[in-house]
Amino acid sequence: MEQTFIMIKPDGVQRGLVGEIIGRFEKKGFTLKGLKFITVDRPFAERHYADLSSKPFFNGLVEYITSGPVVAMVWQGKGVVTTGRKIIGATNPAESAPGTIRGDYAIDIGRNVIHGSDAVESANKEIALWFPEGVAEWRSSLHSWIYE
Ligand code: RTP
Repeated sequence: MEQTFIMIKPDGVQRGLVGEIIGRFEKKGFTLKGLKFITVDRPFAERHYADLSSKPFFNGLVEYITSGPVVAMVWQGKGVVTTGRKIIGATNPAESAPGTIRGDYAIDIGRNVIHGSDAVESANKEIALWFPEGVAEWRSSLHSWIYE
């Protein structure tokens, strides 16, 4: 079953949005497979955002992500990468639809509350980076009430 990497960024943690965000993924029907509360250092953040290293905002992005604890999670379910991005909303909150996490809770692109993998391949890479120990092996007993 497909998995994605979701991270509540330091602003989301400091603003008390952890429960709200987890609740949205839970209520959709996705399964939580891994969760950790962690403050990452610069080299780790640079690895996570390696694809963006040439961007002018890279340094500010790394400072932002290392500025406090984040909630790193693995969520599982059919289509969870694409649907997770829909739940999160467009990167720039000025363009995120109301009803999405960023549309409801963010204003600036550099304080957009949450990260979600943009493809299955990057999800697998990010899960391996953040959860090298692996994730929980459990299957929700709700399965037959969510999938036909
Ligand atoms: P994320 O990786 O955080 O889920 O965001 P994303 O795929 O929607 O966007 P991406 O282009 O990968 O950018 C990663 C994060 O960098 C910050 N950003 N700042 N100042 C800017 O122009 C700018 N552009 C991007 C955002 O925090 C974005 O989520």
